[in-house]
Amino acid sequence: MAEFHGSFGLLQRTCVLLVAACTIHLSVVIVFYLRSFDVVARIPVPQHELTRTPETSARNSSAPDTPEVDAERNQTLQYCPETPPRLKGPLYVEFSEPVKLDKLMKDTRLSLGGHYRPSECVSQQKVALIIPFRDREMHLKYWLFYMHPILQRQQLDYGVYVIEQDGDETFNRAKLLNVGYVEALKDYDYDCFVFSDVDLIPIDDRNLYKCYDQPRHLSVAMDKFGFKLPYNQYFGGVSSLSKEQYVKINGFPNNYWGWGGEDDDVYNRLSFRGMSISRPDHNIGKCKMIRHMRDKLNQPNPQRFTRISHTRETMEKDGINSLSYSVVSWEKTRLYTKIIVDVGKPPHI
Ligand code: BGN
Repeated sequence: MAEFHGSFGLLQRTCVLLVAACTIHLSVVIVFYLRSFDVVARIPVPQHELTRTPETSARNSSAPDTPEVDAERNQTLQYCPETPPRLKGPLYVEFSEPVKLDKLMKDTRLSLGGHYRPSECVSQQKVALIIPFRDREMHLKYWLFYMHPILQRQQLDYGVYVIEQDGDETFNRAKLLNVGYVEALKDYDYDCFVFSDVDLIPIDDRNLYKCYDQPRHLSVAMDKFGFKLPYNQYFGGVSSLSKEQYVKINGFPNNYWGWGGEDDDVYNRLSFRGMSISRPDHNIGKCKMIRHMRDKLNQPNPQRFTRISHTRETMEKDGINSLSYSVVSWEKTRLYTKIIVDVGKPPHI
């Protein structure tokens, strides 16, 4: 009997030891399993793996990376330098031959909507490029062909938004720019906005398409004006404003229908809010315009002279706070986001 008790005790102890060993083993396996997830989450995701391949997509189906991935990336990478290292300086830009976009379309560093950010560093600014548009497909092709490589060399975290005016009412450039500002912000957390005409290309990539302490005029020496500034207050063509600067002037005016004056109104707004214009050096600020006939639906606005003389009174109630429009369509293509909008019509019609 004592012998039986002895061997039963031994069996019991062996079983307890076995169960304990199994529990320890299982715990170790679980810990390692969980840690393996943690490690995967910590590996920075290469840029090409974040890019998407479909040709087009409806709104927001290719939302930018999650904040977690962004935070991890920002921890592992340094900020990009003030002066991007791969700039070329003066560039060859020519509009006599048609251009092909095949190479750009295959650029896996670009994600849907023409969004890019450098893989080697974290950009200092998130820049939305806003292009007011109607019926200028060929110009847009040149713009994309020349601008994507330039913006990439400038190491910007950028997205391209083409804001097309629907219908055949008189063109309203400044209102389209306001729409671009609002719509781009729905898409990504931009802090800088570059407003560019579709027919203007810089011919020196040291002209950085980003924001500065003061609002910036970028197209300072256009071939059309003999590579000179047409007048000191000129703010047309290509300009950049930070979110803060843009909000400070209540955005752009909505009531300039047809050609001219809206850029002068913006200039007035900036100076009434105590800001001055910064500009690149004359040589660096050179750019070329694609020649074209004046659009039938963008004839000179006869009201522009009166309007620009009243900016001080009108800027408070006319701008981003009074903007109304409706989106007709919103589509992300490989090289840009295209937003077709109904901006209404001039009040007197
Ligand atoms: C100015 C236009 C600008 C235009 C430049 C360059 C006006 C307002 C009345 C004086 N301003 O004359 O809108 O960008 O020419 O073309 O017409």
